[in-house]
Amino acid sequence: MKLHNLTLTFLLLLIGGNLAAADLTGVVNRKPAEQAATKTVDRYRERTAAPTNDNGSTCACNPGLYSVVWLTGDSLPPITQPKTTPTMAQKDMMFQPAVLSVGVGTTVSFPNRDPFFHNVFSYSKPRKFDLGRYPEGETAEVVFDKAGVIKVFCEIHYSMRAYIHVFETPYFATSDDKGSFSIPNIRPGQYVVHVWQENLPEITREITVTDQPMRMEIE
Ligand SMILES: [Cu+2]
Repeated sequence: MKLHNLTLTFLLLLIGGNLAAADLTGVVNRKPAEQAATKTVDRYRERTAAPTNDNGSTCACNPGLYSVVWLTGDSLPPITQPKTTPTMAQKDMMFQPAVLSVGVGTTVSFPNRDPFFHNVFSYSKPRKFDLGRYPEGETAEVVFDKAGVIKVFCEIHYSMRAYIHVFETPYFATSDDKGSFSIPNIRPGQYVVHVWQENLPEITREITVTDQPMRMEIE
């Protein structure tokens, strides 16, 4: 077993060249921005129970709880496409997840998992689209081929909103609803960390990544 591991390590070194890489983990401790009161004019709300997500907590509906963290730098490795298509479902009258991050060129699927119609559209510059209205069990896909932030809505339910961040850097992460995030396998070097949160000013911070794991707290 030991020998096998050594052989494997040697092979990986041979193939990968400089394999030194470190993980950046951390937490964003910012309060969500105050939201202007939304006039709910949808006709379906009374039919549904209080919104809960898969782990039973409420407020997956609030994009303001999630941060997006990404790194820019001089020599970034290429973006790798995810093995499975990322999804942004319409469920319990919310987009889930409410904030999604992908690399440029990624296809995102928008399945409707509610027993009534939804619509998905965006007016955002990097990717304008309108998927029309479709019922439970149907999905539609969009390719995001330009970097930027895309705000997503449903024209039937005005309270539904979400964000898709499209990146040219391979180093990005969406936090959980407590602000925790993790960006694995970063090559050593100089980077700028960027932090986005809905309706709050972007934070930037310079960091030097070595081969040691790093942890950041962002206020
Ligand atoms: Cu809807």
